[in-house]
Order: sequence, then C-alpha cells, then structure tokens
Amino acid sequence: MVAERAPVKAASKILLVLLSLVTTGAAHVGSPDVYYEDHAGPYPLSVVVRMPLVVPGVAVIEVRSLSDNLKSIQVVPTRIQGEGSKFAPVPDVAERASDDPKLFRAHLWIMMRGAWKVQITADGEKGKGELSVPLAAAPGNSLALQGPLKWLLTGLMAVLVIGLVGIAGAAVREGMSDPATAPVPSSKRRSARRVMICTALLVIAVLAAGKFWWNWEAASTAQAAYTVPRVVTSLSASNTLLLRLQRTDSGRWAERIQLDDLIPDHGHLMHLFLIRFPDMDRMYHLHPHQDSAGQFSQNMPALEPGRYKVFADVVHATGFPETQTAEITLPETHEGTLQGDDSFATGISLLSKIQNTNVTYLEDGGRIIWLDSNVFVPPREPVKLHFRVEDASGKPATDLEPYMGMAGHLILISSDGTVFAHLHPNGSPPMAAVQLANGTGMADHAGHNIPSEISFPYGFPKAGLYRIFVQFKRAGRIETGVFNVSIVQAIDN
Ligand SMILES: [Cu+2]
Repeated sequence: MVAERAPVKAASKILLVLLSLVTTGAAHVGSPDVYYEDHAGPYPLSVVVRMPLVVPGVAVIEVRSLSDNLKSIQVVPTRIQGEGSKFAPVPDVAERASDDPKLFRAHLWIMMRGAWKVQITADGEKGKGELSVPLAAAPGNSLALQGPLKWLLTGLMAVLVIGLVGIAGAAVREGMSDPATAPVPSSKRRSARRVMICTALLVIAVLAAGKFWWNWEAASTAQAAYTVPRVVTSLSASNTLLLRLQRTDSGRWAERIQLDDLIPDHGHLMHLFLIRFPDMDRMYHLHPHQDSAGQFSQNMPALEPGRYKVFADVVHATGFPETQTAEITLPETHEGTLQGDDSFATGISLLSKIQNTNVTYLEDGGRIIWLDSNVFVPPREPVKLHFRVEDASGKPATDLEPYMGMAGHLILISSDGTVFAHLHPNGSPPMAAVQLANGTGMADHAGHNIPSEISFPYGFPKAGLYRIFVQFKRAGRIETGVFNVSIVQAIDN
C-alpha cells in the first residue's frame, strides 16, 4: 500500500485543482478580476486584482504607480463591513517587480466567500496615502474533469491496482523461495491466488471509500459555490416588467446574501440592462422601482420586439455586488416613454457583415470616437478603453454633464452572453462598493466640467467578440456609443 499512496495523493491534488476551475464571477458576469484606478493620498495608482479560482485561495494584487515618487506599497485584505473590517491583519509589503520599478506585486489569502476589500498603503516622498479596492470573492461552478485526462488518470490507477495485486501474489508465491528452486509448489500457488483475491477486494474497498469521500467533498464545495442567480422576469398586461431577485445559498459565506439590504449605486437600487440577442442592436438601460424586498417593477418604454437578455445590477449593504440574469421575449409596444435616467440605444447588428467602425454618429451631428479601438489586447491584459466626444463641428464637446453622478458608464457583453461588465472611469468595481470600502460618499461631479475624453480601465476576461455600449450625458441628453471589439488570444512563440 505504501507504494500506492504517493501517486494517489499526487493524482488527487491534480483532480482538486482541475475540478475547481471557475466559470463565473459575482460582480458582473464571467469577469471576476478587478481593474481600478484612483489616488492613494497624493499617489495615482492603477490596481489589478486577480481573484482566486477557489476560496480559500490566493488573490494576486498588482499595483502600478502612475507617478515617480513612490517608495513602497503595503496591502492587506479585510472585510468591507462588520466586525471583520475593524481587525485588519498585519499588512504585507508588496514586492517591486525586478523588470519594472513602477509595478508592485503581492499575494493575499482570501479565506471566505463574500465582500472583501484590499487596503493599499502607499508610501513615498509625499508621505503616506491610502486606498481601498472592493473585491467580490465568489468563485463559481466547478468544471468536470476533462475527457483525456480522466482516461489517463483512470488508466494509471488501473496499472497501480494490477501492479499491487501482482506484487502481493508474487510475494507469497516466490518471496521465501530459494532463487535456484523451481518450479514453485502448487500449495504456494494456491495461497498466492487467495492473497491476490483478498488484495483486490481490499483495494476495491479503499477505492470505493475514496470515491465516497470525493463525492462528499465535491457536493459540499458545490453547495458553497456561486452561480449567477436567475432573476425571474415577466411582462404584465399593462406593459410593466416585473422582476423577482433570487437569493443565493450563502450559508457558509462570510455574510449571508439578503434581498432586503440593497443599497443605491449611483442613485438607483437596480440598474437593469435589456439587450436584444444575438444581434445586440437594441439596448435599454432602465432603473426599476423596488416594490418590496427583492421585487422590482419597471414601466416599460415603447419596445422593439425580440428576445432580450436581462442583466440586473444590484449592490448589497455588505458591499457585495450581484448581476442577476434572465432571458425574456418582449412584444412590440408603442406606449410608454423613457423616464429620468433611463436610456435606449441602437446599433447595427453584431452579426451584420457591415464593419462596425470606431465612430458613432449622434443625432445632433456630434460623434463618439473610440480612440484606441485598433490596439491589440490579449485577454486579461489591463487596458484603458479611451473615448472622445465631439460636437457637430468636430471640436471636443464642451457640454458633457455627469450621468448619474459619473462622467460615463460603459457596458460590455460578449457575443455569447457569458461575459457582462458595467464599468466607470475608475474601473470595474461598482461605485457603491467603492464608497463603502473607502468610507466616502458619492463623488459629486455636479458643476464640474467633464472632459471630452474619458477612459475606462478594464481587462477582457477571455478571447471573443464583444459589444461595447458607452454612455455619456450632453446638455441633458443621454448619448450612447456602440462599438465592437475582437479579443484574440496571444500566440506564444
Ligand atoms: Cu454605471
């Protein structure tokens, strides 16, 4: 048995790693990593957090200094809210990358599912500065073991079992024989056969016990895993869209997910996006009313008929953000208008052969231009999606206003609908979670001049075709730029 143990241990380690690969993330959909830009006191920083594939697991924090006067970076993970947020462990010193003096890297353990923040302390010529970046630790479904590897491991196990039975038999049959004696007496052959049968039965029993243990572990892991909840949607006769949020089973999380604890994120409890699939040629950005805990309703504007994917963004009081999803077929209606912050956008079909350009023409003759639409970006590489708004005369627009308190909002969806993200000029975490993590209020852009060039830090989670809707407000009108981007896996030489 001793000989068997080491390879079995190694194999079960491989199994554990493979079975725990993630397919979903919490905030947004299919986009678990965090991209964020802000100031820690006097120091502008760009932060990327690679979330662990399993929890407990290690998050990789990459902090890039956007100035020259930074000496050191310390990082520590804590809860966003509650008792846990008051007792931060001793911070880790991030290591400066040997090939890039402005890049600092640290590895942090995330011990439980739920809302976390990484507290960053920057130190340099201008003293110390702090910044907290919210994280949603909620690894999703496990993947099944892939075919070829499964057969390889099964084959190796069979070899081990046959080998073990053979060794046991040979030990009884020939172990005590003189090397020169032959043939082996038949009494020894008989007892060798008996020992081989017993060994085989014993090994089968051990394997069965192992399988039982494995299934039990897998079931309990699956129970704590996060699957993107499906919001239940229906359209009433009066053209009202009814939405019922689902509660995730969060019994083993750092805090339970409730439905009666939603907090406003840039002024609304829910940001609802309806995107006509698969063309993505129509997009509604709406703000349903909360009727009771988890129950929302939205008076629909005049509708273009079709099959829509539904993405409902909410943030819990714990700082944990969720995007709940659904699909609904909506009929054509002519009644109803857009209210308040609601908006509607059209674009050419994602499936159209006509090339979508890097310019969206606006009704008043102005344009939204995606400035870096042709840069090559491999998956998970930090990028800044950079746009310029121009007026009818081609000059930088001077009439930009905050749209729900922000300079701009960007929504991106992969062509298969498995990735959905809602970004702002400082990155991917929801503003409500950023405010909770930093103990600050909503940044007030009122009266501020919003520049005509606005960028959004992000990293596309995987290769594929994406559609981008980027929204700005100009002189009271909400304008949407519609763009496509193909993310291609880099080929290593
Ligand atoms: Cu937004």
